[in-house]
Amino acid sequence: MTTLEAILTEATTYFAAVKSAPELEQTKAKYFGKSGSLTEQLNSLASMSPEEKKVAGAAINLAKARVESLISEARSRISHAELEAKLNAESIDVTQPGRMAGIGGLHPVTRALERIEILFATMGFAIADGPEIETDYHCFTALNTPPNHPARSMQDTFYIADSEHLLRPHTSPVQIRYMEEHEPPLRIICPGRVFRCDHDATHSPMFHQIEGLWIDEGISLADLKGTLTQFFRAFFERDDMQIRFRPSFFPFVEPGVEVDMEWENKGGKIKWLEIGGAGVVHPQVLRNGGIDPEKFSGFAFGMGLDRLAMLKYGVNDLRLFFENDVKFLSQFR
Ligand code: 2U9
Repeated sequence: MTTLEAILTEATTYFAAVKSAPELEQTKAKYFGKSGSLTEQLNSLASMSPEEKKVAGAAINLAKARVESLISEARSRISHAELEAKLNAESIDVTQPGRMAGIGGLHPVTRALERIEILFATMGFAIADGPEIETDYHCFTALNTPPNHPARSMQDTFYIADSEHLLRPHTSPVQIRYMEEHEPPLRIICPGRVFRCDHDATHSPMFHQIEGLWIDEGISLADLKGTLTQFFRAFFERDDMQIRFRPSFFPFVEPGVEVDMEWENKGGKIKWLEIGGAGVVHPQVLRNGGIDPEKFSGFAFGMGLDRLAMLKYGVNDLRLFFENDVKFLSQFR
């Protein structure tokens, strides 16, 4: 057997046995490395005569081509084996059901608002909306708020630099605008985002408020008490809920009241919880809205929508409403 035949016989056996790419490279080096057997054969051509070189060179190149095809066969076999092993290891059962898309739901504040809108709609209230970036006039002056009132301070209200605009601290400007554009009788609620410089477990720089306004001939505090009592009993689904109206002062109503609802705490003790404010619309505010206070009267109220949702759903930290924690929100689906 010639040297080349011995090399081919050995290479056929070796390359048939390699099992991995690194092993293939090591075996390849036996033939094509610096001291590889085929490299030595190729180097031996240098010392031959032209006639010898012609014959030997052809034979060596044939052997080289044969070994290269052994390498290519081994590489393809190894890569197929690796793919097969990978597919077996990572096999999935395609008959398993797919990952279902999560079931969405409404935010608890949205759920509370939709319920409130329905309840007031049953009492004939329409829904009014207005800009969140407002003017000082519509937020304070038109509401009979004196120039030095603390609500106007930057401690309470977000002012926009170099402009007379601000972020509305309540939805009252919506009612002012509505009065400017509509004749009585008016019966509206004004839900929406409001902004105040405050934040802790029960205050957020942005929160949601809902205010209401009913203007017609002969509207009095009695209508206010009946409407709010009816609303709170329906919203909290407690027909026997007691609602209390405590005198209080606001520049835009007279008389003004704080509204408390009766609440039973965990120990079964009856407590009064403040739930909002209200009152008979101040005559100057009616005038500012272009309405004659000699002919018309009205009541207005305001309450924190997030606070209503917290009480209804038993949420004790307002910040949970704004953190978008799916574990928390998925409870309200
Ligand atoms: C007009 C006239 C009167 C709305 C009113 C309150 C009292 C009140 C607070 C309750 C909790 C705001 O969300 S809160 O922080 N509101 O106490 N709001 S009377 O009175 C108006 C509104 C508009 C034209």
